[in-house]
Amino acid sequence: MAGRLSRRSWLQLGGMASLAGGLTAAARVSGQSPVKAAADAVTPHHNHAMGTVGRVTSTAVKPTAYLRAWNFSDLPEPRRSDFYRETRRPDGSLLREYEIFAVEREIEIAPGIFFPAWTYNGQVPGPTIRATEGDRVKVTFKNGGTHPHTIHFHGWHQPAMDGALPTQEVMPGDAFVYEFDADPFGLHLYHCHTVPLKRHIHKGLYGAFIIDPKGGRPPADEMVMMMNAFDTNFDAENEVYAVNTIANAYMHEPIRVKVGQLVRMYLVNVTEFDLVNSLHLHAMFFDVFRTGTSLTPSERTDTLMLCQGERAILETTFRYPGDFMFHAHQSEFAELGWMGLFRAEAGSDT
Ligand SMILES: [Cu+2]
Repeated sequence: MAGRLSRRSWLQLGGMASLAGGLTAAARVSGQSPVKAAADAVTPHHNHAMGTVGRVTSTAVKPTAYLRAWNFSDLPEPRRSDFYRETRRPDGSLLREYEIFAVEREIEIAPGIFFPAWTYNGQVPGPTIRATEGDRVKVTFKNGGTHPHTIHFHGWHQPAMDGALPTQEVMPGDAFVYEFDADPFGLHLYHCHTVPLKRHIHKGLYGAFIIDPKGGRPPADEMVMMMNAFDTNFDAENEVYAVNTIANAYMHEPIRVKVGQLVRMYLVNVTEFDLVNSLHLHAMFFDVFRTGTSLTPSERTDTLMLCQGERAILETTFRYPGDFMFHAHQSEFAELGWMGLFRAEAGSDT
């Protein structure tokens, strides 16, 4: 008990909405003495505020930029070409070349709560990789960390490109080139596959891997949502939950969408230590394309549950302007940071 706070007692203290505030919460999860007077002052139903107190000030993780960035589109040229290059091939498809590196970096996942992450290219999640089926994907991976790492891509490829066997570990300072055809179209992911796997993944080594069908999908406002969580005191339970790393990021900065425009969410679950995660969208329904491998939706719902590693493409259109809540339907996850808002605004043509 001394200095260690379980997830349950964390919740009883009022979670991250506690009046003690973010910095005190940081002290608790790092095992330092909590500010007892402040903690004692917080009782269940002390107030009905949800979410974090204060704002993340570090710019290491940018949830709003991450949403709609792929193939390093968030970087200005010529910096982008340091990490991503595309070359047209005789058959019309593209050779897409990526530079991905592992690096250790402290990231702020909630106000005042810093997590010692292992990252791809300094960010959590790693950069979204996006190709069209039939393209050639070539990823040069350099391990700049202090542990062995790999990149294990989901999708069809030769076993030598799988990045999963002990002999395929890339040692600190070493590099490896992963090369394969983009197949099949859908929503996949990539992650480190070095053991202990849950530790390597949970530390932040994962990213989305989108393969578009040759004919594309209907035009839409597209965004990537990675359901992730963080075990800040290394007790094999998560203390902070999020979509795209920062607790409640989209409560503070709602995701702007247009009424009447198709919205497409690429939803991936990489949460460790919990069997499932979920997304619930308020006041609306969405079409579900499981793993994105079909162009025909399999269901229409307002709540979707995904096991770890599962993903789905969700499509919907906002009918009304206003703020729409979305969050994990596990209330505990929602109260520990996995909650956000869409802000739908009437477009010029609606
Ligand atoms: Cu690793």
